[in-house]
Amino acid sequence: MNGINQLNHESLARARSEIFQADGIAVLTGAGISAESGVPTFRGPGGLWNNYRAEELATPEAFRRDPRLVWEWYQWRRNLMAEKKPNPGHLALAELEERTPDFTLITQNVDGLHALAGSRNILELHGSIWRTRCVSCGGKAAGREPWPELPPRCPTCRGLVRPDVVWFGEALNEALLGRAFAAASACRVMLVVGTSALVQPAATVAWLAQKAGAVLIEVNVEPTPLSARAQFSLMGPSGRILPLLIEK
Ligand code: BJW
Ligand code: ZN
Repeated sequence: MNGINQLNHESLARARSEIFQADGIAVLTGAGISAESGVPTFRGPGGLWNNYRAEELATPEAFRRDPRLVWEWYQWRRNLMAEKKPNPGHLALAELEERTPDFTLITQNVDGLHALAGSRNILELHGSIWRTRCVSCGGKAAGREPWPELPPRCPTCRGLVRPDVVWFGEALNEALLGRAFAAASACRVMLVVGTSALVQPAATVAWLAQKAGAVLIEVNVEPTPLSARAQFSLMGPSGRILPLLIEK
């Protein structure tokens, strides 16, 4: 694991000054920002969810085949996430939003920890694990209570209820994605935190910003496909780097 010792302090200072000067900031976060809250990531070391990989259970096919198994996985994750608190990385982003005129937080995470930290302009590209959607009537519901029986049924039409998240092969919400692309194209600084940047179309947000002239700053404990092209690639845990990065 990379520690703060390997962080290049000159890069940190220059990245900090870019952030300090920017009126428009877009941030893309992934599972890594919640790692220090105790939420496992999807890929890499410790990236196993109850012995399943996201690619095996986060698909419409898996849900059609065995809705109960998929729901057991989600229920297990909901229980695990319910006890977790935002960490200094989430809190630093909420603080940065307070002083940045145009700030958009684009997250791939479904855990809701950014909102708990106080962030407001959040685009949850992959949905929320705290919401459900009826497969038959489309009815949505939010709640944190576990169900006595799985899979849950729709109170209105008795249809099958699923987590309101985006699985592989499913389209992202078009309006949300549009707003994410627009924020990326218009920002001065694009901050990418704790994502392997492998999953599309979310990863495109970062490339789009850079193409449109934004300064790309990455925070991760490991190199990613973005690292070589980012103006700043700050290696270290986001719960330590982000508070340093937003210091005035
Ligand atoms: C730390 C840290 C610390 C650790 N500090 N850092 C183009 C090319 C190739 C493939 C495709 C393509 N376009 C589409 C695809 C297919 C597919 C895809 O991208 N596949 C790739 C895997 C190759 N994409 C899709 O299917 C998407 N849909 C789509 O494209 O639809 C097209 C369509 C259009 C019109 C009609 C119909 C269809 C949908 C993707 C949905 C992804 N869903 C999931 C599950 C969400 C629900 C749930 O949570 O259960 O989203 S999968 C999973 O991956 C989850 C995550 O949001 C997502 C990204 O993962 P993330 O956040 O990057 O986590 P990790 O674990 O990968 O990385 C963690 C990082 O943190 C690492 O880098 C660590 O180093 C770092 N880290 N500790 C800082 N302390
Ligand atoms: Zn229904």
